Amino acid sequence: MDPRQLIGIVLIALVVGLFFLWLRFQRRQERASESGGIQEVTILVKGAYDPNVITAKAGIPLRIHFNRQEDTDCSRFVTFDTLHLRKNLKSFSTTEIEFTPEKAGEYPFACDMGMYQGKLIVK
Ligand SMILES: [Cu+2]
Repeated sequence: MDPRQLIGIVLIALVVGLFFLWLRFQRRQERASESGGIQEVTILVKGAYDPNVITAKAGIPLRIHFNRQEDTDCSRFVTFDTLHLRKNLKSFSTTEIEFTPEKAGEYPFACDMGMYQGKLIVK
């Protein structure tokens, strides 16, 4: 094979690989939808939190549905450190966390090892 051809193939593979890596770590933001005095949002837990940035309003109850579609040790627990909230997420099912964010601010959440990271932004 022509070495230039090989270099071309390697470069294309590298670009495609980097693109998927970039997709994987993209921050995806979603606003909790409000209806009947409650805000709700669903987060898919599979390799990461998706979306990993959620926004909600202060003073209105917020229900986060964690839809965990995997069985790795990593994502078994989700912890909102600054809110003193910690919850066991069952595999292949949805676990709800409900609380009322009282103050505007940013509240990070993560798995036990910190590999999965997300952020709740309260406005
Ligand atoms: Cu983890």
